[in-house]
Amino acid sequence: MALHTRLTSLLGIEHPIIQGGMAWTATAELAGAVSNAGGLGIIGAGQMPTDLLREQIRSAKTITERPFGVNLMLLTPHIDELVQMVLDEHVPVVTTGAGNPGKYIAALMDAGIKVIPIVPSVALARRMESIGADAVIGEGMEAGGHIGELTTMVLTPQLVDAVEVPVIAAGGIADGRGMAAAFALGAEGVQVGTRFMCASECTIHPAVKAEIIKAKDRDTVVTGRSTGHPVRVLKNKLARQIMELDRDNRAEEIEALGTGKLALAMRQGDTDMGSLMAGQCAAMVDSIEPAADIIQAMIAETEETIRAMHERLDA
Ligand code: TUI
Repeated sequence: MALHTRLTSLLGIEHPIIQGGMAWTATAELAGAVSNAGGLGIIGAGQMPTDLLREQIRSAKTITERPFGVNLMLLTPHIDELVQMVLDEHVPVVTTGAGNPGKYIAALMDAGIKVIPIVPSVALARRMESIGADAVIGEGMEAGGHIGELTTMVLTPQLVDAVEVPVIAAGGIADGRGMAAAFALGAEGVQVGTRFMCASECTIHPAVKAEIIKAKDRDTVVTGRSTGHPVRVLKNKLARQIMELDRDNRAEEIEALGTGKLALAMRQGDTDMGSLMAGQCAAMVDSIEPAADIIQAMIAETEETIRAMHERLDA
């Protein structure tokens, strides 16, 4: 079983696994390792200054000769400048998150860049396809960080029915069982974030990796609903403070309290007052291992799951 899909052909990759473009987490080291292992590595731009993202892109080009991408977080104030730089650097693939990338798609496509928006809804997926998106990533609310309202289980098949372009399932996928399930729903690839946070090549603080490995089924919570930008995180002191403010709809205070807290967790390792953005599948991550081993294990387990499923249904 090759697990080749329209997505692997579109991107020129071996395995239909895209690494999530996590801000302050998905650096060139991780992206390069994932791409070298046959997946699509992604540098998470987040709110990075333009010069730093350019350095990251150039660094990824020294680590891998294979395709990689950049995730553009559309809420960032200097997004226009980031887009221009990505155009200048000829990055092979761009994924977008946290907004509608409509006004950038034509320029990116004209530069020969493959554009894959992350969408939380059928309506946005349709709009993205109509203006030329090459594929869409449907992200369910099991995911970490900024999330939509729908689960991966119900979003994925609806996207598959609604658009012709390949659909990539994201949110809650950390092993081959999740990947096989995504294929059953009609997806042609998966995006994996949380498990790659525990890749050896991921440069986040070891204390955050330890929190992910420790996490159990109900250890994430969605904070900041009152701000209009709900964010899934591992529960900690910061999350409890934000939940308290959320109850009284004190959105401005949440924005102020949240500022700089993702870097505080991922770079400094402050697991009490840092923002521990991670998906529900943190509970399913139990070791630190090289990105290549994660990919190999997921592919082998996907094949095994599909075989075992046939057996179980033919008892
Ligand atoms: O973007 C993500 N995950 C993120 S971004 C991020 S940084 C951040 N920090 C605090 C508050 C907000 C952001 C941390 N994690 N995932 C992809 C994603 N995109 N999830 C949901 C969406 C999305 C939401 C609305 C995409 C498009 C959208 O469109 C609304 C519209 O304008 O139509």
